Amino acid sequence: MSYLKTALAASAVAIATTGMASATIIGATGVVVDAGGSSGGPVAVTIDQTGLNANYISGTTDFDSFVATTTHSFIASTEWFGDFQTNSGQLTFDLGSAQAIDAMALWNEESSGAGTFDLSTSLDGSSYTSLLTGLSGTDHTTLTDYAADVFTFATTTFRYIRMTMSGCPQPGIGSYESCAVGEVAFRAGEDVMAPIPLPGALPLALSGLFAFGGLQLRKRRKS
Ligand SMILES: [Ca+2]
Repeated sequence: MSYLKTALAASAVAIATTGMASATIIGATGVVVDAGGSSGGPVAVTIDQTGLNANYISGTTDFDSFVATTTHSFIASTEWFGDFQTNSGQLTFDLGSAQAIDAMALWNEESSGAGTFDLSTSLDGSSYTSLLTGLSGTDHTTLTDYAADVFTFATTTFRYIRMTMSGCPQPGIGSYESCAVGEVAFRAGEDVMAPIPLPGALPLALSGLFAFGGLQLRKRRKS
């Protein structure tokens, strides 16, 4: 009986856990420029929190509150720019391991920006699946610190996410014609729960229960 209770309690815990949203911020551990060149700050400044006016701890800090209240500096050395007079570019961000993600925050560089962009994801870094297309971030006021845009999507498990930009810069261009990104970060999605299987012990526990009941019955008959 206690076996059955334990099994049932375990499945109840599993059900309860699915109701709790985990919305921590996840930072990328790597980024490469696939196309469009690089000028301004090194591309790593798009993921290492350079230029943000507050810092987060990946896997710990709450995404929503951090992103809503954190701005990025307009100082160019804290931002990645593609080559001058290049109107497209592509960055691939590496989360370091496959993770369930349901949003991306983009601090869209305020002077040039990302124009429009598509997102695609990959588990292995070679085969990519389209996630969202035709996105654009806020066209911020040039030479002013700027806030993040948040792009949400159904929870998707991936290690790599590719940002393919075109139509750079944004209409409200400052002084530099290229694609540019201030910073990106991601939101941990709820793990997509597989249907909760019956604990393997349960059928065994039930048969044990019937056996126990049968034993009681036999005892009663004897007395
Ligand atoms: Ca930055």
